[in-house]
Amino acid sequence: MKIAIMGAMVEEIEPLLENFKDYEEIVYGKNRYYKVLYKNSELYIAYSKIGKVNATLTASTLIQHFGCEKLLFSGVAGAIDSSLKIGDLIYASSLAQHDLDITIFGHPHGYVPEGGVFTNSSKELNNIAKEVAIDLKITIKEGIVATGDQFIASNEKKEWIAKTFNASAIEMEGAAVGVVCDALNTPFFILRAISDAADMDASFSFDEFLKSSAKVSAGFVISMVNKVAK
Ligand code: 4EZ
Repeated sequence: MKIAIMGAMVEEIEPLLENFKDYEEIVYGKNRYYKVLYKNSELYIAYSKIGKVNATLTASTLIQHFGCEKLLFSGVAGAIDSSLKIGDLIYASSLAQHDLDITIFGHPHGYVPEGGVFTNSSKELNNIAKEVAIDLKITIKEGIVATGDQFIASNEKKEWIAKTFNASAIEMEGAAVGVVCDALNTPFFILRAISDAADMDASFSFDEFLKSSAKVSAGFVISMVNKVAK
């Protein structure tokens, strides 16, 4: 099987490359893709660069060019749900684009005509995550993830995202990956470890915890790949 493992920033995939060690680098569309042979599978690891557009290009390339049949995203996020602390893991049950706004036409925030507001992730992959968490004796949360082309660093915006989307975490790529995978019938899983609280201290917290939280997320995805790869 061909499995995609994607991050947004180089820090989010570095722990994966360090773990798998042996990889082939392939350049495509001004981006680098790392091919790893693992069991009877091929893993394609890449970081997209931040934001929905870059994430769309990379997810689409992983599926349409490299032929990946499943996609696992690993990275960090800001906490919207205040029970989520630095380093905590959350996977997206569904995702929405919080910055998509045609509300003037009477539609809800995040709504796309012929689409909807939320994209659901793969129940099968989410169940594997629950099993892995039990095996590792760690806690993982499930929740709605909001995505937009903004680094959220204000309580006001955070509260608006919480009440509008009932979201637990905030980041800048997940919903875009979800739209691509949904359209191309590719099961996907979006995992994030908390790096900040999306408040006025978020940029400092992000800089401090990006690497350590990215490592937590990547470590979990590595355990999952072990169960997903066939
Ligand atoms: C985007 N990622 C942040 C990239 C920031 C700075 C050079 C995750 C993230 C995030 N996104 C962590 N905390 C966030 C927040 N508070 N708002 C949005 O996926 C790059």
